[in-house]
Amino acid sequence: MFYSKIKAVGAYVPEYTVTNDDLSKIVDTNDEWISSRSGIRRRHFSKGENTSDLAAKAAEVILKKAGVKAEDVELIVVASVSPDYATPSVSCLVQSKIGAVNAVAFDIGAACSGFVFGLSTADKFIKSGVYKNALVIGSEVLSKYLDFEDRGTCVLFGDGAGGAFLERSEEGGILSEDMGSDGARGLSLTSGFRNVVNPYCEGERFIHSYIEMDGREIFDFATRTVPKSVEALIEKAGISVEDIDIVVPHQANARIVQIVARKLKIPMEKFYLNMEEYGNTSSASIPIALNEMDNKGLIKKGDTVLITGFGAGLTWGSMLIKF
Ligand code: 4VN
Repeated sequence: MFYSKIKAVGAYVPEYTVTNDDLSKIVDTNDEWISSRSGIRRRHFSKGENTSDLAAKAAEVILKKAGVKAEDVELIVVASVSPDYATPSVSCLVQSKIGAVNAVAFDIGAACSGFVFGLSTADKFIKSGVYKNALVIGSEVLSKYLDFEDRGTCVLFGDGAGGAFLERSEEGGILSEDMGSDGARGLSLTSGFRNVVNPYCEGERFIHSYIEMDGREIFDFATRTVPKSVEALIEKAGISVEDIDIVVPHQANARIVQIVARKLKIPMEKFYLNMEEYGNTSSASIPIALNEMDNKGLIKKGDTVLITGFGAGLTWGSMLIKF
């Protein structure tokens, strides 16, 4: 029986930052409203780099930190809800950009849970002996899906990419996971809808590109579901909350994290938050946070880290990782 272990984490975010004050010049909002309700103060927006460009740059950082050559990568999984194209996949574009000529590459669509779902998928390939390693990346250019006339959503999201290199190991690594989906509630957070129009099915073209969110619904979902998922995970792993050294939640909203922390009776000091700087970058938010912590020396070898993603689908996924 094999396990998978994270050998390196890395990230890349576009350089250009937009503050809440900057946004208040183009949409009816203000810094006080945004920061008090979400914890977000700035976000990075792409000035032209697309999702695969961010992902490829993150991949190069990850491989450099891991000391691994691109041609030795066996699997590339990219999680994204803002791909350059419907096809080819972001992962195939990344494969080409970094020269990972021997890798199998495919994408996963699980929104803000995408990085956790991607790690879980790669873990199964490694555990079963199919592949020895995998590059798992979350990458988003959400700015191209933002309606800058909707003050309820455009202030919340940002662009960026991050990921991890997983390798077969004698010991875990990825210790346990809890994932779930509730498609029945999926329409409370949507983007990129296109109806069917063709020569045999005529009608009006109806495209809903932009992110549309029932904020109250998603807020309630997150504060109810995440604590349950973490409790289920802890139970499966046979540990107690005190054994968790660090919690890295999806960086959607600081108030949600505070409610989750209170429900789980885990002190806020154990939670790492950086939505202040990046906003909500969906699938990229957890690996960007992991990379930042790694660069600051905040994750030590042997630490037990809990990551938890939750969002569109609706989907959620929590995972315990020993570094
Ligand atoms: C997970 C979550 C969110 C999210 C939901 C609601 C929300 C973020 C609504 C109330 C509003 C402040 C902002 Cl929990 C989004 C995603 C998508 O990635 C995933 N903010 N808010 C207010 O009026 O206080």
